[in-house]
Amino acid sequence: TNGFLWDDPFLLEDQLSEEERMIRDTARSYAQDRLAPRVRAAFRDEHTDPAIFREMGDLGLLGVTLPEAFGGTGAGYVSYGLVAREIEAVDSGFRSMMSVQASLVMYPILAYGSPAQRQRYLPKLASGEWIGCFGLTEPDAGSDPGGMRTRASRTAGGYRLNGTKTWISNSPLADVFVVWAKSEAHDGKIRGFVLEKGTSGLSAPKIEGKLSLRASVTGQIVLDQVEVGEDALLPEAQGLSGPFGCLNRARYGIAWGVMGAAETCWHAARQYGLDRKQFGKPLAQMQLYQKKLADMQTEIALGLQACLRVGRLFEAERIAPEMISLIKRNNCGKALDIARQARDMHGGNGISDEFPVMRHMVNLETVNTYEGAHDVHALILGRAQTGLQAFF
Ligand code: TGC
Ligand code: FAD
Repeated sequence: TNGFLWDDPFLLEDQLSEEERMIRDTARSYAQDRLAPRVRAAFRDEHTDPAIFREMGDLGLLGVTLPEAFGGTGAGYVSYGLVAREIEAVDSGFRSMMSVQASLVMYPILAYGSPAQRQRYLPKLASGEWIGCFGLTEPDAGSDPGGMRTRASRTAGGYRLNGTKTWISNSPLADVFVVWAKSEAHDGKIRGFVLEKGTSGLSAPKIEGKLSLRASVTGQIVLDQVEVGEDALLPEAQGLSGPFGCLNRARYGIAWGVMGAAETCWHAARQYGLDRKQFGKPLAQMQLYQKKLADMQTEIALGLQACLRVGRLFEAERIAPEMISLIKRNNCGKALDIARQARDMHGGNGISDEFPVMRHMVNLETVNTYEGAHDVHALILGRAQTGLQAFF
C-alpha cells in the first residue's frame, strides 16, 4: 500500500496507464520548464507568444486525441485532460490557447469536415504551424448562441458571410477561422464555415484591456461581405449540435484544467503557511489555516476523480453532455473559490505577481464564464432532472 499521500489522496496516479503518465510527464516538463518562466511577463504585458503553438505542436500536445494519420498522437480523452491540467497549472490562458486549437478547431474539421478540408488543415494545426480560432459568440448572443445574427447567403459559387463574432480566443493571431452562421441556403440552419486569414472582408481586431486571461489574446471576428467557395462549408454539421459537439470536448478539458490551476493555488498556500510565521508559529499551524487547506485538498481530490470517471466514459463512448456540464460547472466554481482563499491566505503578498494566486484567481473568473457560464450549466442540469427548461 502507498499509505496516504497528502497531494494525491485517492492515488489518481495508480489509475493511469503507462502511456497516459508519459504524455502527462511531457506536458508537465514543458509547462514547468518552458511556460512557467514566461508567464509573469506574458500576463503583465498582455502578450501572447505565437511560438507557443509551435512548441506545443512539436511535443504532440495539440493533437492528443487526433488520429495519427492527421499528425496527431491518437491517445485518449484522459490523456487530453491530463495535458490540460498540467498547462493550466501554469496559466489558464495557455490552456485556452491549446484547447481552442484542439477541441474547437481541429475537432470540428475532423468530425464535420470533408476529406479535402481534413488534409488541408489538420496536419498544420496539429503541428502548430497554423493557429486556429472558433467563432460562436456574438455581441448580442452569448449564452444563447441560437440568437446569432451572422448570416451566410448564397452566391454563384458558394456563400457570402456577414456578421460580428466577439470574445474570440486566438482570433488576432489566427490563420484558420471556424465560424458559425445561419445559412439562408439551408433554411436558416446554423452551419459551420472554415475561413482563412487574408480573405477579403475578414478581420480580427484585438480586444484590449482584459483584466483576466491576459496571456491569451482575445479578439473579434468581423465578417464584411466575406465571399467563400462551397469548399469552405463544413458538410457534416447542421444546427446547434455542430458547435455543441466541439464544446463538449473543450468543456471536458476545462474541468481537468481548472483543477491544475486550483492545485497550484493550494500548494502555494500550503508552502506559504509553512514558511511564514505570525504570533510565534507558522501560519500552517493555525486551525483556520488548516481547515482551508483541508477544504482545498478535498475539493481537488473529488474534482479530479470525477474528471477521470467522465474521461473513461468518454473513451468508452458512454458520455452524455450533462456529465460534462456537471464537472465543468462544479470544478470551475470550486477552483475559483480555492484561488480566492489562497489569495487571502497569502495576505498582502497575495496581490503581487511574485505569487501565482491572484493571477489564477482573475483567470478563473473567465473560465467560470466561458464555455457555458456557471449558472447556465445549472440550468442544463436542472432541465435534465425536471424535464422543465428554465432558460426563457
Ligand atoms: P437546445 O434546444 O438545448 O439544443 C439545440 C440543439 O443542440 C443540441 N445540443 C447538443 N448537442 C451536443 N452536445 C450538447 N452539449 C448539446 N446541447 C444541445 C440539441 O440536441 C439540439 O439539437 P437539434 O438537432 O434538436 O437541434 O438549445 P438552446 O438554444 O435551448 O440552448 C440552451 C443552452 C443554454 C444549453 C446552450 O445554448 C448553451 O450551452 N449555452 C452556452 C453557450 C456556450 O457555451 N458558448 C461557448 C462559446 S465558445 C467559448 O466560450 C470558447 S472559450 C474557449 C477557451 O478559450 O478555452
Ligand atoms: P451573457 O449570456 O450575457 O450572461 C451574463 C450573465 O447572465 C451570466 O452570469 C449568465 O450566467 C447569466 N445568464 C444568461 N442566461 C441566463 C438564463 N437563461 N438564466 C439565468 N442566468 C442567465 N466565445 C467563442 O465563441 N469563442 C471563443 O474562443 C471564446 N473565447 C472567450 C475568451 C474570453 C476571455 C471570454 C471572456 C469569453 C470567450 N468566449 C468565446 C465567449 C463566452 O463563451 C461567453 O462570454 C459566454 O458564453 C457568456 O456569454 P455572455 O458573455 O454574452 O454573457
